[in-house]
Parts: sequence; structure tokens; C-alpha cells
Amino acid sequence: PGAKSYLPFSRTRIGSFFQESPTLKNPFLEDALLRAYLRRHLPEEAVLEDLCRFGERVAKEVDSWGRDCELNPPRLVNFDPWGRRVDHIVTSPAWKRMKTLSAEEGMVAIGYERSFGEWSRVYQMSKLYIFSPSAGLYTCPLAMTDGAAKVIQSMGVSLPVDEAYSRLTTRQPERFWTSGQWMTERQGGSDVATGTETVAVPQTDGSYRLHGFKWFTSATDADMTLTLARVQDQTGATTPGSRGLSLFYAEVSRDEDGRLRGIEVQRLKDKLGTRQMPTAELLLDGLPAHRLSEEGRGVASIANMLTITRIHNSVAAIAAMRRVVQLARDYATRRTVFGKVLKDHPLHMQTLARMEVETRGAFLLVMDVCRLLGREESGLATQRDTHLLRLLTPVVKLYTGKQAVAVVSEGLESFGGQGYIEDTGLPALLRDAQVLSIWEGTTNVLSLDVLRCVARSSGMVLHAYFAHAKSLLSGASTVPSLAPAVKAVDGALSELQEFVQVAATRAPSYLELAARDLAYSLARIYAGALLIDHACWKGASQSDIYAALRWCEQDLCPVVTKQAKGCYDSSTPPLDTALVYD
Ligand code: UCC
Ligand code: FAD
Repeated sequence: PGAKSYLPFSRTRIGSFFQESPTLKNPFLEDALLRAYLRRHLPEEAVLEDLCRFGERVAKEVDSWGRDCELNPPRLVNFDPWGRRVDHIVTSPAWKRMKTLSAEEGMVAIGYERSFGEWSRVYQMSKLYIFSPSAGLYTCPLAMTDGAAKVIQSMGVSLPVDEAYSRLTTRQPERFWTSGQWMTERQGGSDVATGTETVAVPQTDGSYRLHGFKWFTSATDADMTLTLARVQDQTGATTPGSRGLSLFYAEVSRDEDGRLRGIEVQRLKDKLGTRQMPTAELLLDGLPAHRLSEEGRGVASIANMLTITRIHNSVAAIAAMRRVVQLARDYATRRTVFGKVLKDHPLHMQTLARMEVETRGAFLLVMDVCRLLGREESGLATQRDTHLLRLLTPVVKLYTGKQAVAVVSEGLESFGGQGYIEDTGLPALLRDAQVLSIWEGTTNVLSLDVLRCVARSSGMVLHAYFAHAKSLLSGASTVPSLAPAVKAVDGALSELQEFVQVAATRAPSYLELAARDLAYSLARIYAGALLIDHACWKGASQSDIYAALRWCEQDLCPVVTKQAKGCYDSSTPPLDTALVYD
């Protein structure tokens, strides 16, 4: 019996070593690049204080609510105990708290109050960036709410949407509304023009009733929505294609019996990630609605919403990358392997440094688009800014969506086996990142959008791109150590310019095959130029210079590399198909 007390493993004794978990610290204070970017562009005390205070709140309070949202996902109650249809989406208290917090903290309002002029969007998106990985996906309804406010503002804040606008942009929790964005139907989420079957039946009072089936509707506990439908003429006929689509506003309300007006919630989607948030299939059965756009101008009118939600998506992508890097570097100070902490293993530090470089390039890309949006909304945008905003929005969304999956996946590995264990909360980061390249336009669809906007502007957007990217390199002569990076970006810009000239003489199918690589080239070169520009700033650090050099070591212009290999020649598609179906 005496010997037993010395045994380290017996009954309830399970060993004395317990690994420390990574700790979330104030995400504002932990983010050198965010703070430097703001010091350079928006050094307002009020902004810095608000973000620092909010960062503390996120680490100490909000992050646990986000976890609660994950652990208590929404559920659908179709019927009451007596068989009456109620279609009630039950959400967790934590999800509801996120709504209150979002109003109080001005998550949407900041973008519309414009207290910091052209930098107001940078402020708003910085706050969302700090919030996002702890928000239990509440950033999704906020994105659509912001998008809806933008559409209403751009079309004129008047009846019947003036009240909605004031509720979408308020800081008062009891008045705050969120919006949905119901575009996707069974036949198509990318190809909305052919996929939309929903019809709008005109009513005598000038309003409409919508009948159709919306296949994906996220954050369906929203108070209102913007959606697309085809107006029926007196014979019941509709116009096919994009020219038949109009934009509608509808409130999600209940009648005196508690039933949703004109909506049946068919079911909630069973999703890989984004489980904190309800995504429903909806039967629209006479949903009362108002037409906001001219007939047939639905897609063009909802485009403003797409711009905003795609920017929010990009913010969520950089936020996910930043969060996993912050946790991984903290863990690297706590975990000992092979006799020393991970932090002292150079190969592990190389891995984290590569993640950091990806995150920095992506951060500057996204913030630059926010800057451009702010300039446009303050009436300060030059034509170059407007072109850049149109071109870079899909580029940045598609590029950061993919990066987020790669960086977060690498990040999970840096926790070893624990990165794969659900109750650490880490796997949810990866599951939630995976959606970022799918919704709001897939990678290919956005790559084609880039081509379309280039073609429709007769090349003006590319002209703006080249001019601005070159101007970002102009200060680099003062920092000689940046020379290899400047050479790489300059060279890639020349190669890309040459590619564009040659490609313009080729059949559209050539450019279509090149679309994804072209978008990647635009993103990588531009991020390289932004990293260089940031590293030349007087407040920059050695790490800023190092990050720029490292970013520019990669293939900045894959479209030219692949072109040289004949990847876009007409002989390629049949070979691709044969390979896939071999
Ligand atoms: O997924 C969704 C919600 C998810 C939840 C929100 C998360 C937000 C982030 C949260 C972070 C945590 S909602 C569904 C999103 N669906 C899509 O994104 C659709 C993807 N498909 C496309 O983007 C396609 O390219 C379409 C639908 C836009 C193509 O339609 P069309 O009708 O074939 O397109 P056209 O003919 O090219 O464009 C029609 C008009 C043109 O204007 P006009 O007639 O004046 O020449 C275009 O210039 O629309 C204009 N347009 C645009 N304008 C089309 N796209 C754009 C654009 N991106 N920007 C400006
Ligand atoms: P498809 O268009 O069928 O795409 C299939 C594949 O084909 C993709 O790889 C795509 O890149 C590729 N592809 C398509 N067209 C081309 C082309 N021309 N050339 C080359 N490749 C092409 N929608 C809403 O409207 N509102 C919501 O709230 C909403 N919430 C969502 C929530 C979640 C969790 C998810 C996963 C989706 C949500 N969606 C929502 C739907 C989403 O926007 C669509 O699923 C998305 O736009 C893709 O459309 P699709 O599913 O029809 O795919």
C-alpha cells in the first residue's frame, strides 16, 4: 500500500502535466499592423480609444458569447403544440445579445454617420475585423444589413423604405433591424439571371405579392429583406433572363395569429460551418413586397449590396487569418517540444512567419478597398478611385476567401492534435472560413466578374490599376533594402501589362481560361505594392520591410507563368475534360 502512493497513474490520478491553452488577448493591442495602419491614416484618439476598449470587450466578454452561439445553434419550430404553423426560428440568448451589441457599438451605423469622413469605412471595418472571429457569425447579418442600407441610400431614402433605413443604421438596440439578401434559388445562385423563378404579382395599390422558393437565406431571423423577382404582366407572363429581374423590399412580419406573412420556412440547412446562424429554405407564398428598382434593373440595383457584402466577406477572411496567427503565436510560447518551447524552433517560426506575411498582404488589400469605398461615399473619389473600387472588390473577395482557408488550415496544424479537437473552438475557425469562397460569388464567378468589368470599362479599370500600383512604389527609393521587392512588383506589372495587350487580341475563350490566374495576379501584385508602400512610411518597422520582401518572393504574376506554358490555348479545355473524366 505504501508503494502505491508513489504511482503517478492510478484511479483518479491522470498525470500531473496539463498543456496550457492559447489565450485570446485584446485583438486590437495584439495587432501591430492594424495599429500602424490607423496611426498612419486615421490617427484620431476617439477611434483608437474605441477600438482598444472594444478589443478588450471582445477578449473578455464577447468571445464567450460567440462560442455560445456555436454551442447553441438555431433550430426551427414549424408547428405549435396544437398543430398550428408557426415557423419560428429559435435562436440562442447569445445570438440575441450580438444584435444588441452590434447596435450599441455602431457596427453598421459608423459607416453611415461618417463622423470620420472618408476614413469612416476604415474605422467601421477595423471594428468588424476585431469583432468577426468572436461574433458567432453575427457579422453575416451585419454585412447584409449594411448592404441593404447602401442600396436604399443609393436609390433614395424615401417611402416605403425610409423607416427601414433609419432602423438599419441606428445605434438604438430596440429600433435596430437586420436585413436578409434573398437571391439564390434552386436553379442557380451564381446564375441568378436564369435561376430566378420567383414571380411578383402586381396589386391594385401598387405593391406586389411574391411567389417563389428561395433556396439559401441566411440569418433568416431578419426583420426585412431585399430580393429579386420577375414582375408578371396581366396575362401572367414574365420576361426571362437578367432583363426580367427587379429588386424588391419586403418586411418579415407576423399576422395576428402569429403566422409569418406570406412565408413558410421549409427547413434549416445542415451546414459544414456557420452553424451559429440560421440558413433557411423559404417558400414565398404571397409575401407582400414593394418594388425598389425599375422593372428589369434588379441585378444592377442589388450590385451595391454585393459590393458591401463582398467587402464584409473580405474583412471576415482577414480577421480569421489574424485570429489564428494570434492564437498560434501565443501557443508557441506555452508548448514545449523536444526540450524547448515551439517559439524557439526556427522551422515552426518560419511557418508562423509565412502565415503572418499572408495575413499582412491580405489586410492591406482589404483596407485599401475600404479606403476607396470611404472616398466614394464622401464624394471625394476620383475616376481612378471609382475604377479601382469596382475592379478590386471582386479581386479582394476571391483572393482573401481562398487565403483564409489555407492560413486557418495551417494555423490549426500549429496546435498539433488539439487543433483538430472541437471543444478547443479551433476547428470552427476552419469550418467558418470554408464558406468565404462560396457565398457572395464563388472564385470562378468573381474571376469572370473581373473580366466583365474590364471589358465594360474598355480597359479603363486596368489603366487605373496600373497607374495606382506604380504610384505606390514611388517612395521606395528611400529604403534601399526594399529594392528586390520593388523590382519584383515592377517586373510583374510590366509582364501583366504585356499579357493584357496580347490577350485583348485573342478569342474570349482564351481570357475566360485565364480569368482566375488573372485575378490572382492582380491581387498578388497589388498587395506587394501596398506592402512596399507601407514599409516606406516613416513609422514602419523592420518587420514591415521584411514582410514586403517575403511577399514579393512568390510568383506575383501566375497568369504570365501559365500563359507561357500554353495553359489557355484552345487545345487545353478538351485535355482538362479528358483528364477529369479519365
Ligand atoms: O450569398 C449570399 C449571402 C451570404 C451571406 C452574406 C455574407 C456576407 C459576408 C459575411 C462575412 C461573415 S447572397 C447571394 C450572393 N450571390 C451572388 O453573389 C451572385 C453571384 N453571381 C454574380 O455575381 C453574377 O455575376 C451576376 C448575378 C451579377 C450576373 O448576373 P447577370 O444579370 O448575368 O449580370 P450582368 O448582365 O453582367 O449584369 C447586369 C447589370 C449590369 O449593369 P448594366 O445593365 O447597367 O450594364 C452590370 O454592370 O448589373 C451590373 N453588375 C454589377 N455592377 C453586375 N455585377 C456587378 C457588380 N459586382 N458591381 C457593379
Ligand atoms: P453554382 O453556381 O452551381 O456553382 C457550382 C460550381 O460551378 C462552383 O465551383 C462555381 O465556381 C462554378 N461555376 C459557376 N459558374 C461558372 C462559370 N460560368 N464558369 C466557371 N465556373 C463556374 N444565397 C443568398 O441569396 N442568400 C443567402 O443568404 C445565402 N446564404 C448562404 C449561406 C451559406 C452557408 C451558403 C453555403 C450559401 C448561401 N447562399 C445564399 C448561396 C450562395 O450565394 C450560392 O450557393 C453561391 O452563390 C453559389 O451558387 P450555387 O450554389 O448555385 O453554385
